[in-house]
Amino acid sequence: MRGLHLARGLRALLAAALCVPLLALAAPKNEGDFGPPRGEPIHAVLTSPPHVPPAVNRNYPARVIVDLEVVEKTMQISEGVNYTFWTFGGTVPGSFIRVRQGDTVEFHLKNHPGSKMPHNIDLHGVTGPGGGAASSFTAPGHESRFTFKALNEGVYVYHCATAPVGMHVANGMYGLILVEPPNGLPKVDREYYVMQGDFYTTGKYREKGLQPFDMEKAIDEKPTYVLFNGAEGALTGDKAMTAKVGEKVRLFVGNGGPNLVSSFHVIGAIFDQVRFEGGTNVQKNVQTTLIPAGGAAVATFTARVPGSYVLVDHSIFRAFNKGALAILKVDGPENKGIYSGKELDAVYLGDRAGPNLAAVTEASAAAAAGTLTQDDQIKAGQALFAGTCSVCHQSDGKGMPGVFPPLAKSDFLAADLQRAVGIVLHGLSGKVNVNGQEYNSVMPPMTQLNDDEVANILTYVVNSWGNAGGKVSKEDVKKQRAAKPVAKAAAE
Ligand code: HEC
Ligand SMILES: [Cu+2]
Repeated sequence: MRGLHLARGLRALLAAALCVPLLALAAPKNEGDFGPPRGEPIHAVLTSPPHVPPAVNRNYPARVIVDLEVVEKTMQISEGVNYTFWTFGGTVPGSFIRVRQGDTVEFHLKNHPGSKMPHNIDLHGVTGPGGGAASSFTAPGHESRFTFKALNEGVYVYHCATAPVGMHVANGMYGLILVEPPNGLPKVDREYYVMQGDFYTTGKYREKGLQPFDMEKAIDEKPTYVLFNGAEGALTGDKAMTAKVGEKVRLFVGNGGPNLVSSFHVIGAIFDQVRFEGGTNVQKNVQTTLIPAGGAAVATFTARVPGSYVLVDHSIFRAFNKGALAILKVDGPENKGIYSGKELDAVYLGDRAGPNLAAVTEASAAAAAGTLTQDDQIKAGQALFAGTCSVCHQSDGKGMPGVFPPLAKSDFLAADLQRAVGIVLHGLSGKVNVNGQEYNSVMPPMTQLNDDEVANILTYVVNSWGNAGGKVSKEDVKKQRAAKPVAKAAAE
């Protein structure tokens, strides 16, 4: 980096002291190369998130053919929750496109015959009205084609711009195109592609089953989900991104919106550099970078100590209550000189740190099929208890003396199970006596849980740690919810 600055400085000096033709000679041949495309046309390598195509590695402008297909498909948006996404290339965000400044891009947009809607594409990296939108309008089963010259380097959002535009974007129709500078980007060890989006379903957060798009919530800008790469869990557990200690990691982070701007942050890391707004200027030593809807940033940092680094939208309810959370897992030797070393998984990851939430899906499928067993409920409840209740009542249910009452062998719980349902829904404050010990504290209402979840958690609780057993049904929860509106309880 410093060498480059020096070289530039020298060149500027030379130009000032000598004459312009000499500058042209001194400049690398491939800088600002906007001549006609050379060589055979090249087919762009497109990748699915979180992968990024390899560097262009070319020192001349070429004709680059991009083949992108729009596919409408139902995929999981959260464990046990399905959503019909509209995609560029079968994924949310769409395929990553990588070209070189000066390239002539021949864009082929196909719309799968199985699609119900027409679609098009507006690339922010295009110079020209609509960014390609008008020339790329494509009916199901058709293909359209347009060509543009990539004049400006940078990382750019592309998205569908077919009416109703907001709905097409909300359904996942966005992605990134990187226009590399003529000499490429500085070398790093890893590159990843992450894109935030807000989603609007008629059901509540994590309400199971196929969830339709909710236009009213979208207009009100009240998302049910805020996600990285189109699904809760798209980048956690087995699917977490990885790196090794000492490696330099470059994140291409986009924000598809449609509505929210992102306060993008990586817990436990400081960005050495951010190309904010996807532009050419670099900001150094950044904690959180703002990424507008329809914008992007390039953030680089070095993984110095091992552990789980959590990517979040630091508008923090979105991370913990709407899904905007991803993980970069760094392996390698500890460095106690930099960090004394205690994992943050339990603090920040909640139920996402556990094995997985598959049991929750199984229980919900069984409930829908009318075959839900107590065992299904217990398994689902166990997964949910971790990260919801265990923070206070502890994973062994023993609570903390004087602060959090026990759920294990609690006489208060055993005395009235329906009351416990109400406590989870509406919270609890004031004096309570549990196993002869008085508590006078506050339990906040667990409003984020739906009826199934409350039923499963409590069924797990009463069948664990020596409790007497029993069963809480979804209907029990429904009754308690109606008995006292949650909003009223929260306001008390
Ligand atoms: C933020 C901490 C916190 C969380 C999270 C929490 N509780 Fe509580 N819980 C408390 C406190 C504190 C009390 C006692 C309140 C008081 O003193 O009035 C309590 C009381 C209870 C009681 C009645 C007393 C007892 O020990 O039998 C039950 C039942 C209960 N919680 C269940 C749950 C369940 C189930 C969850 C998860 C869905 C949960 N709590 C989540 C803090 C919490
Ligand atoms: Cu579309």
